[in-house]
Amino acid sequence: AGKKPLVISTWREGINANKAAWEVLRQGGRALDAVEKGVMVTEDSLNCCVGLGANPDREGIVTLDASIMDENGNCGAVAAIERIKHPISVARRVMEKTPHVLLVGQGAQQFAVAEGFPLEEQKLSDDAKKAYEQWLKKSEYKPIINIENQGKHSFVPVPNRLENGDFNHDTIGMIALDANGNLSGSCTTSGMGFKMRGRVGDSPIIGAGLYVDNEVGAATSSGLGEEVIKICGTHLVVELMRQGLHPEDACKKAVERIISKKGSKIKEVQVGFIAINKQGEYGGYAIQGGFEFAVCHADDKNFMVPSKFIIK
Ligand code: SD4
Repeated sequence: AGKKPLVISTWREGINANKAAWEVLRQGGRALDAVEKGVMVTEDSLNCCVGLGANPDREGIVTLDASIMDENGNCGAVAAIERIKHPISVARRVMEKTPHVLLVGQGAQQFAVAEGFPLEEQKLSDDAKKAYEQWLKKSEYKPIINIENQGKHSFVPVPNRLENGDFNHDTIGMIALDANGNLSGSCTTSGMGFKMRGRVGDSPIIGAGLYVDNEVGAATSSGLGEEVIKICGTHLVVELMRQGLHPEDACKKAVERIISKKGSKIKEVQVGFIAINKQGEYGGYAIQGGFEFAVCHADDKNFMVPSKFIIK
């Protein structure tokens, strides 16, 4: 049976983010407020992989992408924004205060500043600086597969960095169903570490990294954004739920779509989708092992779920 209210989010950092979202949901608040408040926790945490503490692009500059979507089909996003701590809140302002959906780069920053968001220092966190210096030695651009728990499905908390100092994932996507039965979603990221300057992933692209249809359900993604964009991933997941698929099966089908397009090169790629439907059922699926998501539907029920995956 489905749960309501319900919030789910990608990766282990999702537990803390869910807590903040749950505070909104348990009081009967709006899913939109829940998914904004939730991922702001992750944007704030310097020890994580999202927000200004995250890994920079090849030129050593942190650029952030975020999107948000509400129960009325309104959406807003920012891409490649710099020196702004809470891109998710800027995305929400784009949605609520402009006639546009997506602002990028300098224009996004200018809008944020005009809206009163502080311009933070241009500076790498200590961890990111170390990781960047390490990366510069070889300057290889090779997106690493997101691995959490090394593919083992344990529930023991693990550090969210790899041994070489790389972050193992850089995104949080969150989707929620509130007490009134309304759906919303958010997604925020530093993108792939050491990406080309100007590179934008799936997270700020509506229908790729995030999609919400209040009649049906909501979905978000993590992993190699290019592959998600190519199949309009989260839009696909929502459309599959519209046809009656359970969220988990819808995520699985979308993953299979990527695999069938990618052929033998799939071994290098990780993508995970998570989804909820209007009935409060949820699920996730990934290409490879190691993906997991956090589910919260009661004060004492906020837990990790290891995602099923295709490639063993
Ligand atoms: C991107 N999907 O920019 C994001 C990266 C990610 O865990 O999810 N990392 O392609």
